[in-house]
Amino acid sequence: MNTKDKGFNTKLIHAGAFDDEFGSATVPIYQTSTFKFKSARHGADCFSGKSDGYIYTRIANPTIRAFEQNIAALENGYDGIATSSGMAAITSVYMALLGAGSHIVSSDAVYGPARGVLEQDFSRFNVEATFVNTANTENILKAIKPNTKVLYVETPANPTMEITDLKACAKIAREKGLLLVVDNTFSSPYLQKPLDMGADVVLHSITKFINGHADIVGGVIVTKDPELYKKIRHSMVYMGCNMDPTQAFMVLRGVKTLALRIERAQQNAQKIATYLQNHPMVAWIKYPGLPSHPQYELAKTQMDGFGSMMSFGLKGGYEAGRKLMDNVHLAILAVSLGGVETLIQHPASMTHAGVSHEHKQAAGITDDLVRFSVGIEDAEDIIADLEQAFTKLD
Ligand code: LCS
Repeated sequence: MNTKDKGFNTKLIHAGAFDDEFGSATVPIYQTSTFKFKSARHGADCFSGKSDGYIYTRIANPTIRAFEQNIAALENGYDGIATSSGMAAITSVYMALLGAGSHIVSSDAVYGPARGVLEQDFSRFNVEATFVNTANTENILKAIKPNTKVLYVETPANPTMEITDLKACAKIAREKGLLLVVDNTFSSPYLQKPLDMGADVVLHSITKFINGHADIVGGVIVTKDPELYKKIRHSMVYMGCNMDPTQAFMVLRGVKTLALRIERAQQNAQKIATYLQNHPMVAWIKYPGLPSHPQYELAKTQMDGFGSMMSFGLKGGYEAGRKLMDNVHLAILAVSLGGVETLIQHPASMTHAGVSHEHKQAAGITDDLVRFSVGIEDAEDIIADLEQAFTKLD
């Protein structure tokens, strides 16, 4: 169905879906590694591009294509590239856009391995990286060098919740001849559409909000431009980090409720953030929906809602945070985020353990920082769970 002129909720349900010979109402799982050619000529034409038939699942597969076209419609992009994980999406983009002697400027608060793979792996191929707090665009301008090719931004950032001005970044990228890549995992296209604000590439860990049910790992990339699309797709196919048809089926099912889940989770998050802000044991809290957030005004204009991620610190520091995490019962002590269930974790010792202490301090990933991913349970139950855990801290 052509959903080009349809609303976001209609796209969630129908974009990318296609009719098959059985009249299937949902896109089936095409669990096959390879596809029959009608003839040797047809096979040759598929390879040369004269025919657009399917060849081999690492290259393309109908279930995966349905998801790729669904997410491209949601992000207002040209087309999507689905990957085995969010990290596979990130490394495919790095691989396609960076080369020996090139330089990338990245947000300093990014998912730990997104930084680690540049520092520990791409550095071996003479790719340079500079990490700055992109919430202050002056820092970006200072970091750009003659060999800078990519500006990579995560907003809101994991786990500091810092917000970067995407329109300002797009302007810098245009003026300096860079490609702007945005990790939109924390917002999803329901709350933020980076391509509409001038980004060249948007990517996701679909493990999080897009799939939303904490049952698969996956990633996706969407570009605005067909040439850039070809380049990144080539890297993904050659590195072999494609999504699997069953993963694609799962995420096609999960994404249908994206708007409903996010609406519900962010209503809960606003209540929980207000509760935490007023709690005597809480030293600080960063949630984009609280006026105390340093980029609250920017969040209001750049995002269509404040999401369900927050970070906070307790007056008792790490020890108090550790006790809180050990004493919650409803919230699950686990990494990952963006699912229907509430999760709590400690980035300094968990998701960002691979980032050096010095770099964590510089990026604001302090030892006392506790990250909370609010689910769609009843807000009152989540607050009651936190309250009983707080009583154990005395
Ligand atoms: N981008 C962001 C913003 C992320 O939070 C993550 C994973 C990734 C990319 C990588 O995606 P994956 O390969 O795991 O699908 N973030 C995680 C986190 O905060 N806890 O566990 C994983």
